[in-house]
Order: sequence, then structure tokens, then C-alpha cells
Amino acid sequence: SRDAPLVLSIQSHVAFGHVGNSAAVFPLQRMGIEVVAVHTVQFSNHTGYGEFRGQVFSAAHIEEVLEGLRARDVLERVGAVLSGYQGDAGTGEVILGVVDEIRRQTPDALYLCDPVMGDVGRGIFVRPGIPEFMKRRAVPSADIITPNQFEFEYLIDRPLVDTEDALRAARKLLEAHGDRLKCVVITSLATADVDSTRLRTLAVERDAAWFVEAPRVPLSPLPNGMGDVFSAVFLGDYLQHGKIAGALGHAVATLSELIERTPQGSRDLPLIQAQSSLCTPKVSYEVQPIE
Ligand code: PXL
Repeated sequence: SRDAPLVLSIQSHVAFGHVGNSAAVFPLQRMGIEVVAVHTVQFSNHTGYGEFRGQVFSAAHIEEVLEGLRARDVLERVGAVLSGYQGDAGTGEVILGVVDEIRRQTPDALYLCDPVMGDVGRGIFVRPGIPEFMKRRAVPSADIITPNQFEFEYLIDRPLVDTEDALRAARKLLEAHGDRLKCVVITSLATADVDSTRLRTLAVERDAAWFVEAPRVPLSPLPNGMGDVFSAVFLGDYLQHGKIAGALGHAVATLSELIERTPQGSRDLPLIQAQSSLCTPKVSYEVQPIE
């Protein structure tokens, strides 16, 4: 295992519950990784509750916080950037700007973009402009993207038929974005070829691909924040061990245990109660290479 670099995580903050930075910061810290957390919004709770209070921070506000970090020489020490839920459509360009700045100082800095925009059942849950921004601007700047099936279908402008089709489409996306984009991870894959009691997660690199299947836990409602925890744990493991397959197995096992421990009716994951699952999940699912 290697010394993971300082991670800059730019996502939403909720006072109660676990989505966005409130789902990503603690897992990374629990894995022993230092995090600089910049919040794109501060809400009382996640938007899936229907009612919530708080504010979306402007691009200017986020710029100002980054300016303060720059003055403290913090940005030059950042080795990885994680982004997720953005409140304001203008936030995106600020994130890409800081990613560019960090890469000028640290050329091998990694950018993991979770193109958060929606999910099956809920549809698009972000402001207008954000999905287009993710497709046209964020994906081409990222090293790794972690869309769920719904988000991936938006990125490629069509529904997926099966796992083979997802693999082909992910490879096409990797090709379209030259040598920057290295890895596409599609979560919550439930195409017709996947057993209805299970969910697949697919990770595709230029010359390798793997999938993992875990039981689909019949919770209704499902808690929000699963994708946010997934991306954080995936990034943390990848920074520490450098292997996509290992990061995939770890993040799927963590999510599987967290969802297993979620009380019926809870709209948030038991991140604190089940914290041992963040670093050392007890279950493990086979990471299967695909030809
Ligand atoms: O998990 C995505 C997410 C992030 N941040 C906020 C949210 C949601 C999903 O509901 O409401 C504030």
C-alpha cells in the first residue's frame, strides 16, 4: 500500500445524514486519507426527503474558498480531486479550473468525477445545465468517471441493452476522450442479462474490464448517498493500492454491507454505525475479468 495523497473533495454538504461530502469525507478519513472538503451547497438534509432547507453556494463563493486554500499553499499539495453533486451550474467550471491548476503543479494528479445527475425512478434531480456540463465538459477532463446506469445512458444518449453493450459503449467513450479518461465505472447495472436479485458494477479500462455482482437488497425507499460513498471508497482504495480491480471489489463489498445494515425506511446509510465496513468489509464478491 502507498501513501495516498491529499484529496480535494468538492461536493454537497448536508447537516443531517450522508450524501455528498457528508458521505465521502468520513470514509476517506477512516481509510487514513487527509481530505480538503469544499462544499457546493449546505442543506439540512438530502433532497430525496422532499423537503430541505439551506443554500446552494455560488461559483464565486467556491472560488473564494479555493483562493483561501491557494494562499495557504494547500492546492499545491493536492494529489487527487473528487467531485460529485453540484448545486449551481456555474460550479462546474470552477471545479475544472482548479483541476487544471492542480495538474499544472502535479501532473499525475488524479480527477475522479462522479457525474451526479439522477437515478432510475427519480429521474434527473439536479439543476438544468448540469447534465450537459457533465457530458460535454467534465467527462473529457476526468481520469475516472463513476456514473450509475441512468447517468451513463445520458452520457451516451441511449439505453443499454446488456453488459456486453455497456462494455462496448464504455470503450467507445474511453476512445472518444483520448488519453485523459482512463477508466469508466458503471454502477447499479441492471440490464436484462443481470439476474433480477442482483446488481452489477462494471469497470472498464482501455485494455481490461471487470464486473462484480452483489445481492440487490429489496429496500424501499433506498437510502441516498450510495454512489457518493462508492466513489469515495473506490478512489481511496485506488490511491492506496493503484489497482482498479481491487478498488472495485472493495467499494462493492463496502456498499453491500452498508445497505445490508440500513434500517427499513431509512433514507440515509449507517455510515458511522457500520464504519468498520468502510476499510475492512467482511464480505467479498468475486471480481470477474471480462475478455
Ligand atoms: O447522492 C447524491 C446527492 C448529493 N447531494 C445532495 C443530494 C443527493 C441526492 O439526493 O440531495 C444534496
